[in-house]
Parts: sequence; C-alpha cells; structure tokens
Amino acid sequence: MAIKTIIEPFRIKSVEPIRQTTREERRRLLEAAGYNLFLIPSTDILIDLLTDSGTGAMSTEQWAAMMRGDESYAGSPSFTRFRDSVQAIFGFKHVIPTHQGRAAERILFSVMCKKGDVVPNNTHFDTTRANCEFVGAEAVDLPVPEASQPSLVHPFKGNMDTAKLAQLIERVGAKRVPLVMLTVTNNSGGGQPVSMANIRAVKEICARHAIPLYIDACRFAENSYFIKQREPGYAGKTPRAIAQEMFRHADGCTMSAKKDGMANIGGFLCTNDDAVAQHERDLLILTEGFPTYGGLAGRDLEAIAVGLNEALEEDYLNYRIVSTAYLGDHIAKEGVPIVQPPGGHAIYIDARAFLPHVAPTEFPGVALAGELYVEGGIRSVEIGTLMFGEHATMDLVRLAIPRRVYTQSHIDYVIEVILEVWKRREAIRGLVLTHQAPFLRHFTARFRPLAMAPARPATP
Ligand code: P61
Repeated sequence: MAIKTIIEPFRIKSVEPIRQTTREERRRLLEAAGYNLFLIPSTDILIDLLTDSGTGAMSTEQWAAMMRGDESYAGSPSFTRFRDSVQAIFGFKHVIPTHQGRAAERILFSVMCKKGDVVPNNTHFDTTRANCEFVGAEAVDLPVPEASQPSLVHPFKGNMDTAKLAQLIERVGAKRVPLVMLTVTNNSGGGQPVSMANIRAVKEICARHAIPLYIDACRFAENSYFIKQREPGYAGKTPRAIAQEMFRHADGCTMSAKKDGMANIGGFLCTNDDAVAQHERDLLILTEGFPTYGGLAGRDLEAIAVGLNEALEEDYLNYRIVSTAYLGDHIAKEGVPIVQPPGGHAIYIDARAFLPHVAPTEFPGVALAGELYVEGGIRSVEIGTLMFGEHATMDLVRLAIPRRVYTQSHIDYVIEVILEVWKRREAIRGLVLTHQAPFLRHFTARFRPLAMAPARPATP
C-alpha cells in the first residue's frame, strides 16, 4: 500500500528559538498593547501567523544564490538572472523590479489611472485599494456572490462576477476603465482561487473594450495548484505550465515577491506595453532606483530568481495546500466556523459566528485574536470591522501560514489552542475602541474590554 503521510519536503539546517511565556505574562502584554497584536514585540509571540508576507524560510539554493549577488548600480548580472526567471514564468516583455508589491501598485496606478477612473478587481487588497484611490480613481470590488457566504463550499470562490464587470463597463464607459485587475488568490476573500475559465472570460470582456487585464500575482503558484486540482482538463499539467497559461491571458501584473517569490523582500511590475513601460521606468528612477535594481539589493534579486521556481515545485505546493487545509479541517470538524473551503495561504475563522453574542461594533475579530494570544501565544490578524470600518461585511480572524517555517506539531499546537478558546467562547467579551488613527487604523488602534454585564444583586 502506498504511504499516505505527506511530510514537509525539506529538512532543517538552521533553527530560530521561539519563546514560551506564561498566561499571566500574555494577559499583561495584551493589556499593555491596548489589545492590538500589531503592538506586541515578536519576541513575545510563540507562533506568528500575522502574515505569510516576507516571513518564509529561504532554501539553501536561495542563500547560495545570494552570495552570487552582484551589487553593481547598473547592469548587474543579478538583474539579468531575475528578469530571465520572471519572464520564463510570467512571459511579459518588460520586467521592472520594485522593493515590494505596493511600490509596483503605486507606479502602475500613477501611470495608468487618473481622477474619475474606475478600476474593477475581484477584491482589491487594502494596499491596492489605497494606491488606486490615492490617484483619485475608484476601486470597485466585483467578487462572485458565493464569496460572501463563509460556510459555502465552492471550488473557485475567488472568481470575478463577469456579468457585473460587463454591466459596470457598459454603465461608466470603457474610456473610464483604464485596466481591470484579478487578484490570485483572492486574499481579502479568504485566500480563494480564481479559475482559468474565469480569467479567460474576464479577458474576453476586456478585449472587447480594448481594456488591459492586469493580475495581482502575489500567490500565483498557489492559484495554479488549485487549478490543477479543481479545474477539469488541468490535472495532467504542471503548476508551471498552468501559471504560464494564466499570464498569457494578461497584459501585465503586479507582484509582491514576499509571498510566492519565497523572498523576505521584493516585488515587480510587468507589462507588454512599451510606452507604459517607459513611463513606469521613469517613475521608478524617481523613488525606487535604477531599472536594473528598483530598490532591491543584487542579492534580493537572486533570492527571488530562485524562489519563484521553488514556489512552483509540485512537492512543495502539495505540502503547502494540504498543510493549510489540515489546520482548517481539524478545527472545522469540531464546529469552529471558518471560511470554506480552506484557502491556500491562510485559514480564516468567522468571528461573527464564533462569538454571536459580540456585536460587530464590539470587534469580535479583535477580541478573538486577543484570546488566541492569551491562550497560547498565537498571533493572528483581524480582517473585519477594525480593518474596513463600516464597509466590512464579515469579521474574520486570519491565521496566515509562513512558507516552510512551521512543522506539523506547531500546527497541532495551534489547533489545540483554538479548540480551548472555542470551549470557553461564551465568556469572551467584546472591546471598546479607545484610540484610532485617521487611516489604516488597524495598525495602531487601541482598545479596552467591554465592561461585564452588571451582576444582578442577590436580594432585591
Ligand atoms: C498580507 F495587514 N499582503 O496579506 P506588499 N496584493 C495582495 C497582498 O496580499 C499584498 C499586497 C498586494 C500582506 C501584507 C500586508 O495592511 C496590510 O509587498 C493580494 O506587502 O507591499 C500584501 O504587497 C501588497 C498586511 C499588507 C497588512 C498590508 O499579509
């Protein structure tokens, strides 16, 4: 009989100690941080699931490549290796390095959009929305209706609603839509994939109106693997061939190499349009750097050149997707409400369903994230009322899994901690916001616990 256990497809050469704290210490730390996990030092965190961005472990091949990094200001061979590696997968004519994803977004929107324009996306990530709105354009989210029902299982909940896209273009006119974007996988919507059929359908609509299609490619390898597993006709193709096909439908992309680039920093912007590329490089020089390094060291370009290929390895992707689902399936089996099916890079707990007695105005996601920290030193992030204010339609707690960092026993520990909190959920109280910044308030907000309901006097 074939062996069924899926193992981590690597062994560990360098280790980083993590520190246990006591429950009393964590209570004190949480209170001192105003119940905001962003404000707790990482040395006081045991398992850090705040983000999968820039937090992955690099391979021996990546470290070796970094030693080859050529730090020449112009014309570095490290750039040539980076560009060749990107082009072999993404296929675009122009490859512009940036220090991270949001820098690519800023340059793209500055060049392509102006006040009054409309940019449709399956769901804009917060930095994408912010950069789009910064140039005066309107960021419009067009997810399929299935995406807003956390417990509903659907293979491609990251898809864009193509009927709504066609209507939107009809309503505002193609002239006001300088580009359409697709985020793969859809981060704000639960790490859910976009199907090849949807990419094709979106491209057809764009082509009819001569609107370019851009892909926010952060988690392109995970999206390719979901297509291989779930979409008819793709089971026999490699993730690499699927990624190449995805990008053939697009006119360009933005990328944060901190995700499926397997690097700790970096990003890039691609396009097939010569005139657009020229403008983008001009802007790049102004704030990021010369076009052969774009804000990155030569060694960073080398790490990304290798990392992009490692992210597409089938053993790695199988381990990645299966181990994320392992966490989701084990807590869901015990009744914990999560966004279904499990995402590629993260599990999203539905905090409104977990804490039905805590109103959205009392920040159930922030309260739950705080309790996971007190119970077991786990750091997660709220994606809900704190992050999106009145626009929030869900209150989620995201447990993002850094790449190649934690083993199965770490995840077993996380499962146990979540289930302990689940058992005592009725005693968890909501929070009152005591401080907030004028924008991106989730980073620095502070809270205090809601007062307990006054105890009823024993005798009248
Ligand atoms: C994350 F709390 N994501 O998921 P940059 N597009 C997409 C992303 O997921 C993304 C970027 C563009 C992060 C980091 C993060 O308020 C926050 O390289 C789909 O981070 O600039 C980043 O790429 C931007 C977490 C970003 C946050 C902003 O955890």
